Order: sequence, then C-alpha cells, then structure tokens
Amino acid sequence: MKTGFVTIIGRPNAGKSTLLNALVGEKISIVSDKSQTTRHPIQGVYDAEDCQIVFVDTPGIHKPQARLGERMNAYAFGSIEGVDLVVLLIDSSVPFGKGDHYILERIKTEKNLIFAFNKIDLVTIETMTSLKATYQASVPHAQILELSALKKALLPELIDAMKPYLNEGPRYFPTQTKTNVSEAFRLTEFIREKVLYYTYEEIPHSVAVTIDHIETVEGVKTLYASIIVEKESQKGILIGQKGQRIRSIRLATIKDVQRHLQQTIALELFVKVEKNWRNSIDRLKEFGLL
Ligand SMILES: Nc1nc2c(ncn2[C@@H]2O[C@H](COP(=O)(O)OP(=O)(O)O)[C@@H](O)[C@H]2O)c(=O)[nH]1
Ligand SMILES: [Mg+2]
Repeated sequence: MKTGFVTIIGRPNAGKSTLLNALVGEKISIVSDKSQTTRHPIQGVYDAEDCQIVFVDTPGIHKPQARLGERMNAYAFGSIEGVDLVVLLIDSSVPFGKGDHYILERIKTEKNLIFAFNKIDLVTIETMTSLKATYQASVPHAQILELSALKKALLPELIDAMKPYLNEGPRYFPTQTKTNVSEAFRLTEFIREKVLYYTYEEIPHSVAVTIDHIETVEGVKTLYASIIVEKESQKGILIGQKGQRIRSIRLATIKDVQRHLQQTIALELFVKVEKNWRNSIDRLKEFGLL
C-alpha cells in the first residue's frame, strides 16, 4: 500500500478546495468564487485499493490585510513542511503575476513538486502552453500536469503522477475516514459558504460563524448559530430587506446540511457585530485560527 501526505497550495480561487472535494468524493472543504474562502488547513482522505493519500487543502496565499490574513498565509506555507509532495495548483485563466512569482520563490526548493494547471476548460492551448513554459523555466524540476477540478477532468492522471512520491506503509486512517475536521466545524463552514455566496466585497472576509447550541426535540435537530460581522452596516446587508438575505442563507444551509447529515434539521441564525474580530487574538484563537 502506498501512502503519503500531499499539500495543495496556490493563490486564492485557484480551485484548491474544489480539487480536494473532487479527489475525496465528498464536500469536505467549502468553495466559493470569493478569495480567502478557506481559512484553515483541511485534510481530506483519498482512499483506493492500492494507495491512501491524505490531501491538505490550504488557504490561498495573498497579500494580507489583517492578522487573520497573515495567519492564513502562515498556515499555507506551514502545511508544506514535512509532507511527501507539494501540489501547486494554478488558475490557468489568470495571467502570471507578482503573487505567483512570490509563491514560486517560496516553494522552488521543494524537491517533490507538481505544478497542476487547473481550469483547462477556460483557456486556449496557446495560453496554456505559454503559462506552462513560464513555470517550467523558473522551476525545471517540477512535474507539470493539466486538469479541471470542476469538470473532474484528468484527476486519475493526477493521482497516478503522485504515486511515485508516496511511501510503502499501512493506511494512516481507516478506509471510511474522509476528513480530520470536526462535525461542528463542518457545520459552521456550511453556513459560511452560504454567506459567501450571498454577499459581496468586504463582507465575505469579515464573517465568522459559531455554532452556539444544538438541541434535538422529537427527532428534529435544531442548530443555533451566530454569524459574526465587523460593522453594523454589514449586519444590515446580511439580514437584507425584510430579512430576505438571511432567509436565503438559512434555507440554502438547511438544504446542504440535511443532505450531509441525512436528517431533517432546523436552523436559527443570529447576526452579531464584533468590531475588528479579525485582529482579535482571543477570537482568532477561539476560531482555531491562531
Ligand atoms: N471553470 C472552472 N472553474 C473552476 C475549476 N476549479 C474550480 N473552479 C471554480 O473556481 C472558484 C474557486 O474555487 P475554490 O475551490 O473555492 O478555490 P480555492 O480558493 O483555491 O479553494 C469556484 O467558483 C470554483 O467553482 C475548473 O476546473 N474550471
Ligand atoms: Mg479554498
């Protein structure tokens, strides 16, 4: 049995979480079109007859604007230490820029490195060829692959390419284990994903979610959760006119959580304002971000 740890890193929005979910075959890590969706390193386990790979999804590497952002970058770079292989996932539809150069400089000394060019469904062959050449020229020892995480294209090829970097040994986790994250954490993330979907600009980055209480009455599980924002104005936007937006968030979350838990649930959402929580050491600690 071949086993190993593989970290997926890259810029925000490259498709890292989409890839993790596609490889594991279950929604482990939330996905959105907003940057900085993933805040923690999240493990997802790929399990097959001949190999088990523990993938680590990481926050996108970006220019930080708050302590939270600094922490997220540190998590991402910290997650490449001691793993068997680093996969740099690249959004092929975005031109090579300073941010990409910065990541390359940080990781080019890694011995086991795959550059995976994602979103092949969005680019021409010419674009892809020239982007690949740029990367290959700066880090010649890296192996290069193309794929689409969203369309689940060329994923078996990616798995095959990883096998030489794995080691002989027993499984790290039982075959049915898909992730290391707790059930409570997954529930907060399901809610945060819906908040990201329904909001724009600074709000997605200003939101944290806590599960405050869970009760089961006559077989119906009710989750009481708080959505924490940084300003009164954000609270207003989140609630929306006549409570429309928070209602949409609530209903979309219920649908998702019910599918995940395979049972009927109720959900009570409270929106709270906490100025500057992203710079609060206590809060970041509480959210497992420090
Ligand atoms: N067209 C296309 N979109 C993709 C692909 N992979 C991911 N995406 C989209 O890219 C956005 C960011 O995805 P996400 O997994 O959250 O990126 P992350 O920030 O790197 O974790 C989402 O809207 C995904 O649906 C792909 O192969 N093709
Ligand atoms: Mg992500």
